[in-house]
Amino acid sequence: MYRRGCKMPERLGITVSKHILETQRKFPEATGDFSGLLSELAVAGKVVHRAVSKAGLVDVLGKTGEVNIQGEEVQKLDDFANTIIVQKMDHTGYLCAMASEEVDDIIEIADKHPQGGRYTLAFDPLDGSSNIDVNVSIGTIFSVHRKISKGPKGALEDFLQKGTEQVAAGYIIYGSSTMLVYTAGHGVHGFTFDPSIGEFLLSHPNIKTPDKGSIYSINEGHSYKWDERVRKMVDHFKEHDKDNGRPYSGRYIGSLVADFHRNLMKGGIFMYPSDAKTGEGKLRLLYEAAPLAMICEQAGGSAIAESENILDIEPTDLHQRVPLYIGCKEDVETCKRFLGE
Ligand code: AFP
Repeated sequence: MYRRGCKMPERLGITVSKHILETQRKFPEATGDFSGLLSELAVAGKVVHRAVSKAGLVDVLGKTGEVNIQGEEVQKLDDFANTIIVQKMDHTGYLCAMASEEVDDIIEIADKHPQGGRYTLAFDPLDGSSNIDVNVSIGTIFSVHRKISKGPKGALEDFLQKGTEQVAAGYIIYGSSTMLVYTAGHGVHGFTFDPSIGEFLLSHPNIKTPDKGSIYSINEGHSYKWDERVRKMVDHFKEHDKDNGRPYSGRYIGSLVADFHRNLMKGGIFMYPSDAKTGEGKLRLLYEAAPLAMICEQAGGSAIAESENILDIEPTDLHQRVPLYIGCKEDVETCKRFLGE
């Protein structure tokens, strides 16, 4: 379980594996499993990076023609990223089960690897995949929990744990450079991939997001689906009020990992409201909202669904969707105020 507010000193340029090991040494009770898990995940990220960086060259663009559990068309690269992560992670011995945004049920660890581990991995293999064809940043988001079920294998209940029970969360963003950003509850650390040596190197130790931002991110094309509270809230961020740093600049990529990363670094608020008619959000609690909320909190920000903190939501379904307001603390407070009206 992660504790809010702990910090560690950092050395620029060390590899992600070394960073993970050095952090592990500060916890004498650690077995090394967790460090091993994160290091393997970084390797999977490198393989996905290689495929994404060649996306324009090889025949991986376009759609498979299938439709996933979310009712969306599956892109070939999503499929590939999903397969790579599953294949890379299922024989490590660290995991008892996995869950992917692209797969209906939990993914059991193959029988040929019966030693089943103590952790679960939930992931969105390639978030923002509708942007693949147009060279926009996309990413892999992940979340790690401890196994709580009693049986030898992982079970659904291992995934239906609150975000506060995450032991780690992170993302790999495939952008103008590829970066791995993760937290294990002791601050947020960013590593930039150096393709010449094939390593993620610490470039952004102890990332902190400003208390108040200057960017608002929302798909305004959906404004016909908003309720009055959301309309007023967005108007507030756009209002001219120089003394209070408004209007904010509008920035929306449509790739959550990229919108989140920019706002984390520069300061801002990302909003994906629920549909006024159905009351449903679009983004997935386990693969998107909860991991990013842990990172955001560790960086000094916060995240809510509406009245509830994202990390306090008890999941009821593997593919549960939630509204999401995530970013700088003061801006999330502003959202809370408008949503509470
Ligand atoms: P895709 O993975 O299908 O591109 O969806 C991306 C996403 O889940 C998230 O990354 C974006 O923030 C959000 O959807 C964009 O949704 P809208 O297109 O409705 O704005």
